[in-house]
Amino acid sequence: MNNRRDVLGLFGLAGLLASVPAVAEAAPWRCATGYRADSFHGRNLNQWLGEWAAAAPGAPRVELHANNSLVPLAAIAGQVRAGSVELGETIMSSLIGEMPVAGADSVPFVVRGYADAKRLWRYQRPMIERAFADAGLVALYAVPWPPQGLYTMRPLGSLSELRGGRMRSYNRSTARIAELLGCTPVDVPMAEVGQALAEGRIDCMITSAVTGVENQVWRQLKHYHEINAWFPKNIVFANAQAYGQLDASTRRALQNATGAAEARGWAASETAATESVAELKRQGMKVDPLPPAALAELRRLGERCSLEWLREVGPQANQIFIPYYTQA
Ligand code: PCA
Repeated sequence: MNNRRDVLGLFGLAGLLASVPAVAEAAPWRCATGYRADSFHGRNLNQWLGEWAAAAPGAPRVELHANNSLVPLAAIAGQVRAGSVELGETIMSSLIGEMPVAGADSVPFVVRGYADAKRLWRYQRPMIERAFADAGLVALYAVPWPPQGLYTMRPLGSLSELRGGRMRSYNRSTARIAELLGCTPVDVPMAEVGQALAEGRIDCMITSAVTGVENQVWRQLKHYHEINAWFPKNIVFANAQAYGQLDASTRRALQNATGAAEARGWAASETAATESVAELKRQGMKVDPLPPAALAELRRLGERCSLEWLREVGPQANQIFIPYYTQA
C-alpha cells in the first residue's frame, strides 16, 4: 500500500514539474568576424555587444567568434544570410561580387582622409542598406580601416620595380590592383600576413599601418609608403529574420548601441592610424611618400580601377560619386 502511494506521489510530482513552463535560456546568438578580437575593430565589436546586453534585458546572449574561428572571412556574409550565424563582420568590399556598390570604398584615390571617407559613407550607406535588405541582411554599422599604404622590401624609384613580384591581396579589388601593377596576387588572410612573409610567399602589399603592426611585418618589409590609397570599411550586420524576431525595445537598444559603436569605431580607427605609423617607425621601418613620378603612375592606375568599377556598377555608382564630388 505504502509503496503504491509513494509511486503515485512520485508520478504526481513529476506531472506537476512537467506542467511548470520551462524557463530554459534562449539559444545564444553567434557573431562571427574574420579579424582579431584584440584589434580596434574587435574591441569595438565586443563593447557594442556588451552595451546592447547591458541596455536590453531581453537581448540574447551573444558569443563572439573572432579571427575566422567559426567561419572564414569570405563565408561570413553567406552564413549570416543562411541564418546559421546571427551576426557577422566582414570587410565590405569583399561583397563586391554580390553587391557591386560595396566596392565604392576600395576604389583607389577617391578618398584622401577620414572626413572624405565619412562623406563617401553618407552616400554609400543608403544603397548598402538596400542591398543588404535584398540579401536578407540588416546592415548595422561600418568602421574604416586606417588608410591603405604600400609596403615594400626596398626603396621604390618607380612602380615598374614591383613588376614580377608577389603582392599580397585580401579581396578582388586588391587582386586587381596587383595585376595592374604586373604582380602576381597572393591571397593571404589578415592574420597570416606575418607567416606568409616569413615563408617568402609575398614580397609587397597594400594595407594599413595597423595590419603591418599586428603582423610585425618589419622583419621583412622595410618601407611603408603613405599613399592613402583607400579607406576600406568593415561592416557589421545581422540576419534579417533573427533581427525581426527581437522585440521593439531590444531592437531599439541594439540600434542605440550601434550608433555609438559606429562613432567610437571611426575615432578609434583614426587613433590607431597615427599610433601604428609611429610604431612602424619605432621598429625601424622607413615611412616615406612615394617619389612623385611613381605616385602619378599609381594615380593613373587608380583611375583605371575607378572606370572599371563605374562600368560594373552602372548608374548606382553615380548616385554615390556625383554627390561625393559635388557636395560638401
Ligand atoms: N587590414 C585588412 C583589411 C584592410 C586592412 O587595413 C587586411 O589587410 O586584410
